[in-house]
Amino acid sequence: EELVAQMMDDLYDGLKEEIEEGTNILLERGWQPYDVLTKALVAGMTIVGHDFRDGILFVPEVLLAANAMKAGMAILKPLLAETGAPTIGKMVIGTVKGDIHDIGKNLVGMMMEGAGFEVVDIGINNPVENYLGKAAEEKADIIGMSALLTTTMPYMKIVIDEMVAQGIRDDYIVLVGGAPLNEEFGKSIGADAYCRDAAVAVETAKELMA
Ligand code: B1M
Repeated sequence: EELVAQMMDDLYDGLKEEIEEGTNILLERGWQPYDVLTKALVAGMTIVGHDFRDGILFVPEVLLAANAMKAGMAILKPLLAETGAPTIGKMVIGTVKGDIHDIGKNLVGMMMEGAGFEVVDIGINNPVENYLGKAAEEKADIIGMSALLTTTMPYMKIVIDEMVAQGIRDDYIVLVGGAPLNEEFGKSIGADAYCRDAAVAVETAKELMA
């Protein structure tokens, strides 16, 4: 589809209004919100990520791309959350201390809400006490942690170790995710599961809640 290629270019160029327009047009053409999300927005951001890594794009440009992506996500959010399903569990989700990447976390939150979970988003740069304080206050079932940097992903272990120290590890299902993580890392820090993407997070949460 030509428009999808155009949207990837527009995302690359950080063109927020064009992304909003493209998102709406795809929806009008009968695209499923999830397909718009993955095939246009996430796919576009993957290209941005490669050129960021290779030093072709820099932080200001990537920020513009992120803002354009968020504008598209804002249109999709109510559509993805349209479920009417009874609440099947509550998740506190946030990005770990030192890390300000929030698009993946937001996406997981959206998809979880769409699947019937109640989601409490604690934002970015969260120290351990934010996770544990909010989870207790909200009587959450699941704690979800996101990290996009190899330098911040070890902080997930600090959170889990503190849960063990407080004797509350088994009170929660702990799900972790983010581009630099993998299955092995998830196991090594004592998480219940590593989730490769938002769809896997939903499936895993459902399985572990059952
Ligand atoms: Co940054 N960044 N960034 N960045 N950034 C990466 C992560 C990087 C891989 C780029 C690169 O070099 N290729 C690289 C990390 C390298 C490394 O650690 N090995 C990097 C770097 C280096 C940095 C800075 C240090 C750059 C600098 O300042 N020199 C800096 C760090 C700031 C900080 O956090 N302290 C930085 C800053 C930024 C921006 C602010 C410009 C911007 C963030 C804007 C924002 O989030 N509001 C940004 C962006 C956009 C990216 C890339 C390009 C895209 C990330 C993204 O949004 N992807 C990224 C490149 C990449 O990832 N390939 C990059 C789309 C999103 C949908 O995917 O987040 O992976 P993702 O989420 C997925 C899954 O991972 C999973 O589900 C999601 C949906 O499918 N998932 C979970 C994520 N969290 C989950 C939690 C769960 C479950 C699943 O819990 C249950």
